[in-house]
Amino acid sequence: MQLIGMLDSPYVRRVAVSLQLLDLRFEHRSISVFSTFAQFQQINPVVKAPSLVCDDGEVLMDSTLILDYAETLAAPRRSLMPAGIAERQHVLRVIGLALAACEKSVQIIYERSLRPAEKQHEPWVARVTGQLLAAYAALELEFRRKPFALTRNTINQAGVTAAVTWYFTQMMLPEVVIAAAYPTLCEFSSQAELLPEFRAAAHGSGTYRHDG
Ligand SMILES: N[C@@H](CCC(=O)N[C@@H](CS)C(=O)NCC(=O)O)C(=O)O
Repeated sequence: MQLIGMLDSPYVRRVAVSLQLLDLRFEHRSISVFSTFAQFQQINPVVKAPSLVCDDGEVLMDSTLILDYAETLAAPRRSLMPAGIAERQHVLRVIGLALAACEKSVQIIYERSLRPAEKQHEPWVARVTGQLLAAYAALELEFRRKPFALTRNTINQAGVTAAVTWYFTQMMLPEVVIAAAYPTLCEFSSQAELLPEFRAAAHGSGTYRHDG
């Protein structure tokens, strides 16, 4: 299968890291939804990153749906989602917060980079910034209250998504989300970025390659 999209997208990166942790082989094509729109369109006319081209050619999109498919492929050998209801509920809450932080970060970046300065709408940016900070405040509390495991064999989807999202926001909007206010997330992210699966799919324009 092929993962389409650039690793500067947190949605693409959470899939690239997760596929490795699930021991699923994939080819990564670092194609941009902006600079190579037409090429992306040939693969998925909707031009959403990530897209996943399955082995039979069917194209999936949306990171959470792709991860649902990947979990099914990896079962029962590996999973990043706990089966027990209490643990799963908590993991789903944390993933939800991280995805909200991701979405609000992307909205601010698009507002800044895609709209001409005179068309940017400050009340909208203020609203989204408030939502972004609320999501990170709640995430920081959750990580303090109940730390997540952080090895290749114990990290779960909440850990992957929160770590990828935090790193992305810090790369793109460090002046909006001040790292010092979120020490637990900072520490978790710096440890996660040391894992081989995070290093092999580093944030940026590079391409993940399976070695071996
Ligand atoms: N909910 C989607 C969000 C994906 C998303 O918005 N990806 C961005 C790249 S970071 C994208 O495709 N942008 C192009 C567009 O929406 O036109 C997911 O989880 O995959």
